[in-house]
Amino acid sequence: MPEPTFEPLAFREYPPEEMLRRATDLAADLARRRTVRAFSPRPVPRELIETCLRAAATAPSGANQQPWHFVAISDPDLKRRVREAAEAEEREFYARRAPHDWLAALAPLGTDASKPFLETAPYLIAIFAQPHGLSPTGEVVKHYYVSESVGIATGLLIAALHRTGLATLTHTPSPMGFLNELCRRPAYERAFLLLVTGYPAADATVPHITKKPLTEIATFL
Ligand code: IYR
Repeated sequence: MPEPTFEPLAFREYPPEEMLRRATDLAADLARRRTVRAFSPRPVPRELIETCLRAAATAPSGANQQPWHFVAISDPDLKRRVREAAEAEEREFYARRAPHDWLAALAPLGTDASKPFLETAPYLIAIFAQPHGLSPTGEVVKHYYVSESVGIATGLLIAALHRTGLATLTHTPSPMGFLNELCRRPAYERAFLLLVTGYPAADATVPHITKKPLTEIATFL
């Protein structure tokens, strides 16, 4: 068992009024984020995606095992194959698999099985969860709190891309097994979601929805 080593914490303390300003600014910026379903083909520099992935990879994870892998797809032919596979699953979902109450919950969003954005957007970021890792000698190393860890990293990635000035769509074709083959990831990894990323189309519209007020989502005891 390796001995833990510790180092001083590089903590930054702000004056109280600056703390409130920082929190307010971030909350206001995140409140402007909208999930977008119409993308522009305008290219996005790879460096922006790499930098946002570095931000995502700072996420806390169970035993710091970082049980995630991100595949950033920009190749047009691969995007087309992702679209074809996702639309095949989505047609099944909308026509057969989805229970009526699920379709009713989706109705206000106006979604359907057609996913042209999977080809239009410059980047599709496929996020994979690793239920286990492999040691340098090829032994299976169990990972802990995998969904929590990958969910947190994905949240940071969405926030980083938004802060960068890019739009995203959290797309969850179901089932997503086809992504392993297309992204050349091992069968034991689990596709978590597909983050469609780019500039919004000039004429993009979004559904009129509201977020729950603080009084409904939080309790102070
Ligand atoms: N995966 C489908 C359906 C879908 C499900 C939920 I929950 C959403 O918030 C949006 C869509 C699709 O992408 O159309």
